[in-house]
Amino acid sequence: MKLVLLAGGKGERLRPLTDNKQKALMPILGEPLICRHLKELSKLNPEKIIIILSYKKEQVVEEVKKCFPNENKIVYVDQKEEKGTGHAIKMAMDYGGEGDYLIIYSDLYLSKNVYKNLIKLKSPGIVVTEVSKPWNYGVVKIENEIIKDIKEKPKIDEPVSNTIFAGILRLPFDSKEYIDNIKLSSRNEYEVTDAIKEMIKSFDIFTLNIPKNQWLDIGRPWDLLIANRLALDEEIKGQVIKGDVHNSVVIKGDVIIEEGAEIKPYTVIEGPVFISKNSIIGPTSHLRPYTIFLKNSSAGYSVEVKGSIVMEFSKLPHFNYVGDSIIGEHVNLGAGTITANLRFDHKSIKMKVKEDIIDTEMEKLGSIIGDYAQTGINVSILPGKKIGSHAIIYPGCIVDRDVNSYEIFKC
Ligand code: TTP
Repeated sequence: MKLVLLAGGKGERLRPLTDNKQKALMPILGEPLICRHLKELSKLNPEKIIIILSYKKEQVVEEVKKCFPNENKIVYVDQKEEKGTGHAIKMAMDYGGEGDYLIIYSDLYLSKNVYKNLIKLKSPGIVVTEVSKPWNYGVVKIENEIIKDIKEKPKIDEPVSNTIFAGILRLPFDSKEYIDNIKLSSRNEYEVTDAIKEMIKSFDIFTLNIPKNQWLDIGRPWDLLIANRLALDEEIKGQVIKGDVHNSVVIKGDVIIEEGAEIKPYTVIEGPVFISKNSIIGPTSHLRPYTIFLKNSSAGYSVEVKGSIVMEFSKLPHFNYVGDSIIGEHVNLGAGTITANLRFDHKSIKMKVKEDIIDTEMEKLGSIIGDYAQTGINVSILPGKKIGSHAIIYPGCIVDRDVNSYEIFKC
């Protein structure tokens, strides 16, 4: 079997997190998604691994070489333009030739036990799962484990089943004619679901179901928070402490504190929490459940962080509150910078994604801050607001709208 990882999209909906990074490199407990896929899927012993690239391709190759240094089965195919999932699969089959293909979108969070079950997916077959709002996906109708219909992005609130195509499929090479014949969709892309719709007219396509909470499409920024929360729940058990922890520190619950990390006096940590290599926390800071600090990041004096991801080299130096937020790499928050994460009326937080205002269905959601952004002292950021990479927020400002990349926000 040949393994294909699709890592070619631009990830527009994930901005600003994808301003500087391919979507396939979004971290799950500090590990780029594509590395997690490769590590788990190589256990299925594929004869070849084809990675489809386009946007920020060199970056993906570099990261894969770091996490898979001697993997001679990997080949990279440059899609050149992001013409859609169907086009990406065609490129993979043009390159790979005869054989059976296990094809996976790289932007999926999969629980670890899903990977080994993928071997049970029959060919031709697709993986399906259930979601509460199916209208953004390819919705499928199944009878006796065989697909009877597939409908890409039905109209909002159109009554359809909650079962969707989960971005994983297995196809023999002889289905390539259906992939080659995909027509441009209304979104101006060649979409694999159009080929599946044609295939089911001629032969059976089997399904394999992934249970809830073991799969997530990381399409919008808050999906990255949810995926990491699922991983914290599933993968952090007990206390694994390799860093330097002062004897006054209080630690409760499940935590990982990696080597080189330092936890300074009178800090309180409530798991699940993951603190990666060389991060420095405290003194007197409070890390609440579902907090992640990636390599070389820091929280200084009297900083409270809850339900958030702080990426590599970012600094929360003094008197910061960061709740249910994502702080990109190399960000610096001025003293007293606060993220609000709850509305007075407790209604769910909305976020602008491309041109649409989306209800995140999260009662608590803070900010999404892109790489290299900086805030001055006493900045307050309202719930669900995004700050683009390299933006600068002047001291004392209340950020009540999204801020563009490289924008200087004055008040
Ligand atoms: P999408 O979720 O459509 O990825 P995208 O990057 O286009 O997202 P956005 O709409 O936010 O811009 O694609 C699903 C997967 O397929 C994802 O892992 C990226 C990959 N892909 C390709 O490899 N090539 C492509 O041309 C496209 C569109 C996606």
